[in-house]
Amino acid sequence: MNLSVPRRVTAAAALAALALAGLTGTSAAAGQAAAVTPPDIPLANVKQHLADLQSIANANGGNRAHGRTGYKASIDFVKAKLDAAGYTTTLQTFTSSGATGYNLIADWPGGDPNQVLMTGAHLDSVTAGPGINDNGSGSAAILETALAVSRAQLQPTKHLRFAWWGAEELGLIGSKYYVNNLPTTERSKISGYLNFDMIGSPNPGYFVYDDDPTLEQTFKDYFAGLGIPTEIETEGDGRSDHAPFKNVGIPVGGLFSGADYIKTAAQAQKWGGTSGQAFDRCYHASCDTTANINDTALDRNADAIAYAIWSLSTGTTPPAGTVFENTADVAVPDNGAAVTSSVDVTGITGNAPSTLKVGVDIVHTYIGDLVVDLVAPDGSVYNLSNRAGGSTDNINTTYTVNASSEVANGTWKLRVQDKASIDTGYINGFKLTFP
Ligand code: DTR
Ligand code: ZN
Ligand code: ZN
Ligand code: CA
Repeated sequence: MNLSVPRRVTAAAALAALALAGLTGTSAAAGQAAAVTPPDIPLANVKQHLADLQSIANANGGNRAHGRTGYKASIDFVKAKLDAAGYTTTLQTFTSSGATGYNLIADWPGGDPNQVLMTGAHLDSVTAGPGINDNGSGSAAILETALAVSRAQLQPTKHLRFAWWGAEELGLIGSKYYVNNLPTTERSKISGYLNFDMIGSPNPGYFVYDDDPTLEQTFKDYFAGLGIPTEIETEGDGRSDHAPFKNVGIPVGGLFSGADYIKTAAQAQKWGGTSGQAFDRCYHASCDTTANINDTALDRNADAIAYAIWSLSTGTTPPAGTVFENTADVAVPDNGAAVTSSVDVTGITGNAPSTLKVGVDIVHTYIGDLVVDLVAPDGSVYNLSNRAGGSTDNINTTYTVNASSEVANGTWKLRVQDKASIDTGYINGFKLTFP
């Protein structure tokens, strides 16, 4: 399916986001804060965090549950990355079911301390398994977004705070402990809490929490820009870590890709996947491993998190970015002819940018066989990978190409040729993002 749609933020949503960021439309106009473009969150990085969490579970009895060694190892893993990235981290301890629990709170230095935008995900799994979708997916996505904030050295209007909760599976214990022990004066500084619990479900839906209207609209606008319909998340009230924040009057929002509920035929029609099957058949089961993730859903939701944090915290809305995507699978013949996936770029004035983001998603069992090129509308070739990577599986990354000598509009192709026998694969997706 060739999705070539512009990503636009509606005026109403832009004003609403400005209002939440403490700026009215007029003052924003007067202020004219520099527009800040949210980054594309590299799926490969998020998946690496999931692989690391899987390794932690494997080394600790197969799970990352509250009170078990796998949970503390997970917290230490996340904390180390944030400390290295310049965050001010705090480990909050509590006791539940006779075991010590841990919340990790990470503050990005700067921003208005009286306007805190908070983002959270529970890091614990059930005892039955490693909890990669539930909730490694949310934990890894917000971790990578926090690292993207650091890479960008973002200086948002609002203060950014991230949290990884303990003992959610026992009844939202960690997040309840945090909110209950937060002085009222501190609670009133939190302008919004964004929650991400299961955002990479293998048979995914695209659900947006229907709590705070501004937060809800921000996420809806993001997916509308991709041409992806969303549904409101109705059965989640009280079922994840946004509940304690909502109960004390803090605006909440978030995303969800589905758990044990069954995908309907109508939902399969709009989202793909399998009707009559659960969104996540491995919910709370031992098979909730790194194989239990839909890459496209995880990628889109991670990018939506970055979009929301940038939009809601910088007092501006990102300039209209444009994504052109083709997610149709294209088989790559083993040691055979080159094949292509194409997108038709329209509506972009002038030449392409020097920082054209080229998202490449190739499933293959030996990427050293592959020559991968970006072919511009005029036939110019930009090599992205040339027989590199040896026996590594899959290419799932975003390249930055200086395409400033190319006219933007026209048909761009991702060209892939497998030039060695035995291993083979297919193009899973091709995406161009114009800033
Ligand atoms: N309770 C969460 C999973 C879950 C189930 N329904 C929703 C709705 C919204 C967010 C999360 C959930 C868990 O098992 O961790
Ligand atoms: Zn769960
Ligand atoms: Zn969960
Ligand atoms: Ca091959």
